[in-house]
Amino acid sequence: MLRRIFGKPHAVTSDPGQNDALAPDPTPAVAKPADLERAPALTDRSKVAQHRNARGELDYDETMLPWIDQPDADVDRYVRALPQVPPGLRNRLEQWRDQGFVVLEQAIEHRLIDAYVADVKELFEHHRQFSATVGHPKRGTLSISELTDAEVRDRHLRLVNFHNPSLAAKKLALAGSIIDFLEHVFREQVVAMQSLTFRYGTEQHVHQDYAYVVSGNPSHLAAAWIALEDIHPDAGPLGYFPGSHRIPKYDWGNGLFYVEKESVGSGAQFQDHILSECRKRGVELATFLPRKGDVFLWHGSLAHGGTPQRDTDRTRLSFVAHYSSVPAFPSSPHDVQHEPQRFELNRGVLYLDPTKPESEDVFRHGADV
Ligand SMILES: O=C(O)CCC(=O)C(=O)O
Repeated sequence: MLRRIFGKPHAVTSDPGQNDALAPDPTPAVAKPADLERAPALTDRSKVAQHRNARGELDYDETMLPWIDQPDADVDRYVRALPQVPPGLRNRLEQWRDQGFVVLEQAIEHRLIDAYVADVKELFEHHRQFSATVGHPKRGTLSISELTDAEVRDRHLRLVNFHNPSLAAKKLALAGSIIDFLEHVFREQVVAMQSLTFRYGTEQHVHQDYAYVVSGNPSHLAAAWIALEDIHPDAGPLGYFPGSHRIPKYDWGNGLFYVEKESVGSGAQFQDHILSECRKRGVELATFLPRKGDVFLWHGSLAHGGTPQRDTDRTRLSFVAHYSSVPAFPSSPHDVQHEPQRFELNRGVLYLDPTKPESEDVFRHGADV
């Protein structure tokens, strides 16, 4: 079910649960030699996957880490050197360094959320007319037009990269508050790699994204969870383990990353490893109970998952995007050979889908927001 692609300048992988939903088409439209100058960090992926730290544990290459993940990260000095310090930045950076997440309260305009929810509603009401990509728990990754009415209602159905057909989703993914913060983390231009939209709780097992969502520099990874409505505790909210971005990393048998047909480990064993390391450190599960417009931003190594839905009738509308830096993720995974077409906002970037140019921005409720 899980898929990732090695030997190509990009590897975007599925996250756990039902999906190879995030995996790109492995066959680029035009086969040309890879331009390694555009993706220099990607030349030896298997070496990156096997790297060990000074304690002998599998870990990222220290020389490729964002400054804030380096052992001597000095937030105070970093902030003092800035020409202007946005309110709250120091505390947020310290929390990111020590806990692996930050919450940005009321960071997203409700008008933009309403526009996006209108796009999603339109898609579901007329699903046979649209080719938007979805991940279905039984049918895998396919166009929503191929689903029956009953399949469209599946609680574990997810929209994959709906930011391509929806302008409002592009604006959500590149919201200023998210990009501003991640620029401080990566110190590079920020790129939204992919997005997922969930209507209900995912109940996904506990995982760390870095094993599944891999760019040229795997340590350049973060994610945002945007609440599209107030989230009820019985709706299966997002659960996470504060500080778990620092636990020793799981060995899939082939190294740091899950690779279909190569990894001997499983998602369940990955979860067991995480829970056991958290227990040893007294790290306990916390849940994110946001109001509409709140954002949970997390480090690519923070352990998290979907908690059980106690009330399966309750929706839990959310938009999730994963981010990297442009040098680590320089082009669309659908066509790594060519300069991507870009959408830019708030200095952040995302790539248009070269496989479906006719579908880009067909959902336009967000045009005037
Ligand atoms: O929303 C959730 O329950 C989990 C989302 C998640 O784990 C992810 O997208 O990486």
